[in-house]
Amino acid sequence: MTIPMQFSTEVAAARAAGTAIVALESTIITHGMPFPQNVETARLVEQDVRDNGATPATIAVMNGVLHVGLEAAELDALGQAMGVAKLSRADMAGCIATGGTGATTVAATMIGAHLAGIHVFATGGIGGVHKGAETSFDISADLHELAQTPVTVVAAGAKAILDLEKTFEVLETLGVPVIAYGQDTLPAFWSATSHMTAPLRMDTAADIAAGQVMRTAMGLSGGQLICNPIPADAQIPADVLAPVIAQALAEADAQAISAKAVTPFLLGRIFELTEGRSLTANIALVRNNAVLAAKIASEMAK
Ligand code: PSU
Ligand code: MN
Repeated sequence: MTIPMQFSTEVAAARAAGTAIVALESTIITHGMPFPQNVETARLVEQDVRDNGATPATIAVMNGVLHVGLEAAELDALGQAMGVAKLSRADMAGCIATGGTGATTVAATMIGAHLAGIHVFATGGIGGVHKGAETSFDISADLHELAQTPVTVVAAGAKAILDLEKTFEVLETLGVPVIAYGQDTLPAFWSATSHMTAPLRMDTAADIAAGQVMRTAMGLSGGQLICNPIPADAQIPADVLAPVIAQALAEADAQAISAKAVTPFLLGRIFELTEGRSLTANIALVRNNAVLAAKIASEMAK
């Protein structure tokens, strides 16, 4: 049984040449940002990857085909499509098998990247343990994926809507290396730093690449989570965000938002409550992650 997989023109060329490729996710386009900023950001992020010596491969399922790299028109269409599924490990295969269309989360993008032989992936922030998980049990499948699929994920930490302490505890339990880039503390998505000391720190793309290669050589499953701080001039201080996050969480609770809808609801409300400031920061951090991911992928391709 073969998997219906379609490479974009530029990804096919990079594969043939053996040059660096960086995977990018599509849920951030369909569920994480409003139109038209979602498509504009996706284009900018792809160009950031190219400007830093690698080829972007935005991953999505379209009409039952696993796309690794989207042509410009496909990206435009996905960014405006309504009712696109949000795919994770549980539902990706079914979507492909039944000819469906869906955007890939961090977990599903890691699966797609691995199938395509891509080892590095840039996103905004991973999913994790939600606040109140002790009763809701809402823990993102992204965490288990990091434990089993050998792809290095560059993110600005876990999204600050989450219970960050619990998220990093789970990652430690699962044996996922959590590596802060260039600083001793963990970043907190919209904020460059936090009170949490990072379990590991690396300062160069070459070290990060070597870490993933060694993991695989040792037969250790899984990837690495690189926590890359948002550029200082783009961040929103944690004390400014705290009441906004609290309000969004209270509203989600009052409206009984659950399962896959939680993260998109919270991001959408925080966008409204900060009058777009959260989106500006989100765009800056994703672009920053794309730059680092391109450098890591270039080191791995050497
Ligand atoms: N990063 C962002 N915005 C997003 C996401 C990540 O800056 O919207 C998406 C990713 O696809 C991630 C998902 O996998 O949110 C997590 O969703 P959940 O909490 O339902 O697992
Ligand atoms: Mn969830």
